[in-house]
Amino acid sequence: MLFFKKLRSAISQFIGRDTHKWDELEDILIEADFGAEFASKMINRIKYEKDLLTALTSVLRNILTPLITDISVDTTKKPYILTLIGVNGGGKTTTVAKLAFFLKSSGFSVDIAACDTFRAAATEQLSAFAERLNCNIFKSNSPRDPASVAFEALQSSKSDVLIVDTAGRLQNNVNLMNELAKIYRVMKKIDESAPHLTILVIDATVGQNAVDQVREFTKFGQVSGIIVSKMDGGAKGGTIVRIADEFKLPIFGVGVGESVESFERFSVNKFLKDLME
Ligand SMILES: Nc1nc2c(ncn2[C@@H]2O[C@H](COP(=O)(O)OP(=O)(O)OP(=O)(O)O)[C@@H](O)[C@H]2O)c(=O)[nH]1
Ligand SMILES: [Mg+2]
Repeated sequence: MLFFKKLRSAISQFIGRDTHKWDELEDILIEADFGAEFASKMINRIKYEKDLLTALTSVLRNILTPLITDISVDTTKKPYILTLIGVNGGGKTTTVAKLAFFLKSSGFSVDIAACDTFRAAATEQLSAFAERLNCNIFKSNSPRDPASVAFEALQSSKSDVLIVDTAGRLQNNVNLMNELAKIYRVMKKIDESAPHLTILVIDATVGQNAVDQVREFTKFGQVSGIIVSKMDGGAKGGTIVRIADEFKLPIFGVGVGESVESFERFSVNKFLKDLME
């Protein structure tokens, strides 16, 4: 991540520590998507430390580390239901496939429910993944109420895990958020505890808007944690730390490419490595 190099060079020039330089550092943090408020909070936290770079790294590490969480499938709940939500194009469908691959590789049987019923292309995209991964897919061949696909999938799935894809929705679109609530109500008719995990997929490259997305989706009230997609795509990184600091949501993993294999645990060390190099 490029911003770290910039950050490192800015910090190494910090000899005089005059006010002007603090402003400069604040600007660099803001540019790296940390946001003004968080940048100034961080500077206040490291200001009086002797080794700024170590202090900053340690602040970031302490924010991120407690949130790194593995997806643990509860096999007493069969299927264990994961629902992926998020804005358009964030990486939900690809992440469904990545999780299916990941969980299958861990020995679980996985079914998929295609609850993005608006676009035929969405179901096709997921069907192609399901075929490659050899997973059962529940879908509808005509545009239909996504809640009915969810209902059928829950009724019929015999696998350990059911991963539910949903349509992209802007966090401020009330109708679409109501539709999501309906999918949840319908699932709960079959299993009161469903869905067992609701994962918000956040595109690492969108900057400040990602913070707003998390704020609005958490108002929906069901978010168990996040997966950060497109970490390979030139993300500046600050957004992730901000989201972690503000919402303290578990981070279930990251997407590092378009292939089904490119899901991994969030590595705080890797994230911070460039800073320390
Ligand atoms: N480089 C990279 N591209 C990704 C990653 N995850 C998803 N993409 C790409 O981002 C684009 C959108 O991904 P989708 O999975 O279709 O996103 P979505 O949230 O399902 O989109 P909608 O269904 O339209 O809301 C596709 O071209 C994906 O291949 C990732 O981790 N890295
Ligand atoms: Mg999709």
